[in-house]
Amino acid sequence: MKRLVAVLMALALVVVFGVGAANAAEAKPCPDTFKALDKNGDGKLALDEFKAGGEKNTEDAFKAKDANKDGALTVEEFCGAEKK
Ligand SMILES: [Ca+2]
Ligand SMILES: [Ca+2]
Repeated sequence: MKRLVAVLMALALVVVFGVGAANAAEAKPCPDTFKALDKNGDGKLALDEFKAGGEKNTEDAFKAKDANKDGALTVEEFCGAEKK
């Protein structure tokens, strides 16, 4: 019985965070999305912070964005700022 409650609570958390992250990603400009995902406020997204942003934020997507391969995304890497 306790296990069922735990499963239901986990599902509820996934739904709440999943919907919230999806809405944030669509409604806000990219730097705001970056700040929302940067839970510890260090100005970089770690892999776990990135993956919390939605189901499209896979480890492969993270590696593709991490241009300098330091294991963290800057706002430029995350938002794909084009500097020419
Ligand atoms: Ca961070
Ligand atoms: Ca990086």
